[in-house]
Amino acid sequence: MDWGTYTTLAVEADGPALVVTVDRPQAMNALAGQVVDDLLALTGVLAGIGRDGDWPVRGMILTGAGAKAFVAGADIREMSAMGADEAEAYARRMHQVTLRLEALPVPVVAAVNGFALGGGCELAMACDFIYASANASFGQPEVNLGLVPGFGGSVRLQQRVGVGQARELIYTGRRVPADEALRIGLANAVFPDAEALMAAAKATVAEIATKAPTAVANAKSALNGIYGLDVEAGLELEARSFHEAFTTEDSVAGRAAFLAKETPVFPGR
Ligand code: CO8
Repeated sequence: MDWGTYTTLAVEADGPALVVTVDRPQAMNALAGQVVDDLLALTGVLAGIGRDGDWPVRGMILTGAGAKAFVAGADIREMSAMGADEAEAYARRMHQVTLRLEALPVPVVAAVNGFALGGGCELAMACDFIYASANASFGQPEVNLGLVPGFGGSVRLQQRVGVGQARELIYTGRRVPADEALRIGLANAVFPDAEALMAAAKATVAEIATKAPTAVANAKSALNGIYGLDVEAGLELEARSFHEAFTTEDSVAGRAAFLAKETPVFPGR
């Protein structure tokens, strides 16, 4: 698959993982308009993964270039030259990026290797789950700028850490270190340094790559779709998702391999 070339993103397949690095270390990888455009273009390309049973990668790892930051938010310099309508349009474009990440047919792991602030924290929360290095820190510091979260934080922080923690973090703009992010459920795991972080993210994608591709894609889609529904509506969506899984060649192969006591080979359809 041709991943395309981007001004602000480095994109490289490493075994079953596609490693995407936001690459503006001089500005702490802040989300300038060009980064948003690049993420929109890339996620458009990645939406084709799995088509016709072709799975060139089985997961994406999103990280930031350099030793200090994952992403330090929207680009404050660029944003400061905008009027409110332009800023809103910018935020809405970034909403599209987050929705597209959630719609990808493969899991996305945020490998947070430093500051994940404002739009950076929001980008990480649009990933399926977050791994952090010990020097990572998270926060929604928009109140320091007289602003509020604009890239989905008002929605996804409450989902990730619950209403009380989300409110405290958004009202104070406080920065949360990696160990506290782990405690409140924002990060799934913390690793001593960036190297260990990337190794762990790749190992998890490799583990996922041994599973049925259509089942993982189906589970991701169902989990996203079910979030926020009431129990009855959620169970209804789960039933439809289960039905769909049952019709796949992957499921036929998986069940047959179990009964034959063999390791399944999944066709990816
Ligand atoms: N935007 C632009 N440039 C940035 C940003 C940013 N978000 N963050 C850092 N930089 C730049 C600095 O200006 C500096 O540039 P220069 O060397 O040219 O002066 C360089 O990166 C290094 O930064 P520091 O010298 O400040 O490095 P420190 O290690 O001292 O501090 C911090 C690092 C803590 C990350 C600090 O830079 C900081 O607080 N950054 C801002 C974090 C922040 O407030 N983020 C939230 C932004 S608002 C947001 O994301 C809302 C999203 C929705 C709005 C959408 C509507 C448009």
